[in-house]
Amino acid sequence: MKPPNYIIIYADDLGFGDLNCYGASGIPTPNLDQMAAEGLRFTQSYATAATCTPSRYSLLTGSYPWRNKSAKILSGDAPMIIGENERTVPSTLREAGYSTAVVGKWHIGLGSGRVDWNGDISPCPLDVGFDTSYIMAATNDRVPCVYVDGRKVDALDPNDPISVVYGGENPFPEVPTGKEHPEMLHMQHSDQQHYDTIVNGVGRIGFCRGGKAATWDDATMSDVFLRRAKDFVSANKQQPFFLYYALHQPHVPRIPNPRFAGKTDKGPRGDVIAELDWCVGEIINHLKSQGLDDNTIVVFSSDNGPVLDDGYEDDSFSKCGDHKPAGPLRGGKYSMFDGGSRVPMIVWAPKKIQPGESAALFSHVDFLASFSQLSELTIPAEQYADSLDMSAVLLGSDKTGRDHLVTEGIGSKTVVRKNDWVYIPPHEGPAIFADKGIETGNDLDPQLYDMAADIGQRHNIADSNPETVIALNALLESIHGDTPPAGHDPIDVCSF
Ligand code: NG6
Ligand code: CA
Repeated sequence: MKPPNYIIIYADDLGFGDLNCYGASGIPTPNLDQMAAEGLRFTQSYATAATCTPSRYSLLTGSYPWRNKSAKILSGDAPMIIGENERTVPSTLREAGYSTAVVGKWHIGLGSGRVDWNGDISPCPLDVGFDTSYIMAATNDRVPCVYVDGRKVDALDPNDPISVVYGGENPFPEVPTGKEHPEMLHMQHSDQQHYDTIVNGVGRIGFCRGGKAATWDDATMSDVFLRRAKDFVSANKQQPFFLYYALHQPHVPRIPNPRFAGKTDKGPRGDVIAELDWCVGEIINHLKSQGLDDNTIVVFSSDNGPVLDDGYEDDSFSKCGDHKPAGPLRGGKYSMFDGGSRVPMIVWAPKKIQPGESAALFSHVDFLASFSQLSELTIPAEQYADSLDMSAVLLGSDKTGRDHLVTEGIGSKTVVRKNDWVYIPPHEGPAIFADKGIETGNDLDPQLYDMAADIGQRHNIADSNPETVIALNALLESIHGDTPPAGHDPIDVCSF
């Protein structure tokens, strides 16, 4: 039988409570709700981190992020953090004859020192397993605001070269910044990071000059990525393929296509979630129209939990109303609490799975070993790093999943979940990011929660369960092995 195709659709900062199929009602998500009705809806699937770069690093490499000291939120010109010889999901599948593509948000670094935005960008996704790559380098709030097609900035005019600088004062006096020219902003910044170079009326993080013809239009970004994703599928329908379709929504700045602007009463965050839902529906319909729905496994999930104000005044707080982006979970993006890393996950594969719900414990680090198994590849287990074969979990025949997994909040502060227990070791730092209303999980006392009885992590029962605290602390240390817990990286935490 032909090996299955895989598509991972990865949202950016979508929370456990954002979708109607996860108990919400404030934002129309008909396509994802339909996908959940026909597929398998997971209630205990975890990204490995509460921020993007580390999560995505794990998803692709099968390795926990804290094992790589560079797996922290990256600037827009940071070097690639996946080694060229490191095993990845796409490199593994490519060896087995798959066509592989990444379309959308990358944020795992490019180049090996200074990125040559005006020449060949190496290393890039093409060097870590992808045959095709059409990406934004980092995030939509960071410069350069251009698409990278393979090794080249798309539509770059050689007479208008790009220069990028992070940190310090504006090195390009001719280029306006949000700090110096707030009157030029269409969307005000809410912190002191999102006010550097103004691109399309929005202050970004970082300074950038040049590349006018190559500059993306935020409002059409979803159409641009969708077109590339569909084209890859159509072009590869005769052979097995892996598509990593990394959506940019609902990360800031939230700028929906005019077709979606004002479509919800939740402001731009609601509108871009509606747009995201539409993109998912388009991919599913495209698979059907190409006759690929029977043999393609589509996984929809998110890289980390939700945040409302993440740098711009975009009404996300005032218009949120009763909507709870993290659902019943405590915390959100950046947090060691479950709201940081427990995310929606839907697996859709008609004819391959029984529709329903799964409370199996699953980590996004497991795609590597699981897809390999589903494609019947024989690779020694030690080459899978932290990735476990959860193929039966993805198809729904195993509803238990992992015995334990590790997640991290910002600053590589690790947390272990074993069965229903969650143990958060003592950590210094603010208890809450007040401007975001997000509880971080920092506490000088150990925290232990029984997730079966207390999904909202309201009752710390460490004091009454000292043996469990000792056992879980020992488990976490043993998983860390030679990789000491990072925990207090000043670079990551200082921006808050
Ligand atoms: C943070 C940014 C935040 C967002 C995040 C990355 C500040 C104060 N905050 O450093 O706005 O860009 O990085 O998000 O600069 S992620 O989803 O890609 O991890
Ligand atoms: Ca993210």
